[in-house]
Amino acid sequence: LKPIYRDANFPTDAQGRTYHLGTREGEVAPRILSVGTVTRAQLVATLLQPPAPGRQLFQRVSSRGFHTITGRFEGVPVSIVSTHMGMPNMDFVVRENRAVVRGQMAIVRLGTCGAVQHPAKLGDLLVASHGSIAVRRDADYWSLLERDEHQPSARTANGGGSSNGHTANGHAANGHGPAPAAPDVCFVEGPSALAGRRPYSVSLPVRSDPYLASILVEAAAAVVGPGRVVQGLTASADSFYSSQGRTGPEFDDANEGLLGALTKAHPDLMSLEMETFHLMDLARCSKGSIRATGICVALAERYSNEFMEYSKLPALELAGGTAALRALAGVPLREATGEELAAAA
Ligand code: R1P
Repeated sequence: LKPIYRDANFPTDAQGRTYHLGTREGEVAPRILSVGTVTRAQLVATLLQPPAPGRQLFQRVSSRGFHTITGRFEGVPVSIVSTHMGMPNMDFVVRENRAVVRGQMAIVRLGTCGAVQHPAKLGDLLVASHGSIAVRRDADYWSLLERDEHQPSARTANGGGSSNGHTANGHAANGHGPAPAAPDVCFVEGPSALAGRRPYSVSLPVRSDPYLASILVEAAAAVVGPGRVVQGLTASADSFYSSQGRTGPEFDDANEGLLGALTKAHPDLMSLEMETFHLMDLARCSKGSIRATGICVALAERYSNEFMEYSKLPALELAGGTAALRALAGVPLREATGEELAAAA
């Protein structure tokens, strides 16, 4: 039977199920572990007990492939949700879960990431207690570059000195020439159409919930040892490739100096991934109704170009999952206010 949705502003079906996650009130706990993959959700769910004695874990797979598993961890109701990848998917997970849970919520993201500098190294658990920045590719940079190429007079008249915005900055016209030292060298000086534009925008940091992060660090250290836990800032990028500074010949990404510039601007930057910023941003805008932080397994080292042996990942997902569930179970949450209950009725 095809569901019938009502309310184009926030679609739910006749049973109150959300449009993309397909869950409704009563199926999701206020404490949520958001993981990137279905296999990680199922693996970490082996740590859960059923919601009530004699019952199975609650499981729902939506038509869009979001998996929700609800049970108990150390007696406390928790849900694990597979979030897939990227900030738009995190948006569905946070907003649609917020819509079916009453009272304050806590959300921890357990992901994988690339370690960008020491002391973060392969296999470490990196806790984003310093918050997150976002790194986004700004397509207008290339649009303005095209516009400049069609208006050469604008540049020469203004002393731009080059027929191409890239070459003006030592970045070859084909996009694969000498690497600039930092994104600033991709910044085109002068009053051409590109003036003031950079190929990547880097946001201000958004903070993590300090208490949730502190109990997560403690729990992670208890599981893997303090020497394997690093605290710092994470960067969530809108691409696995361009805005994470991965280079290749197929595209003009103007990103050769990006990693260097990020670590220079943020000495506490430890990881690159794709979702934490949006989780923390929505928590910040949730009018105090969501507490959030993130932890990730360093699966790659960008500074050494090493990638972890994949067979080692499940044990680390279980270690990170144990720590995250312990923090979720331990964080105090306030009950729904009368106003919230009335709004939900
Ligand atoms: C990219 O390969 C994906 O892996 C990382 C990134 O954030 C992105 O989602 O996290 P997950 O392993 O949680 O998906």
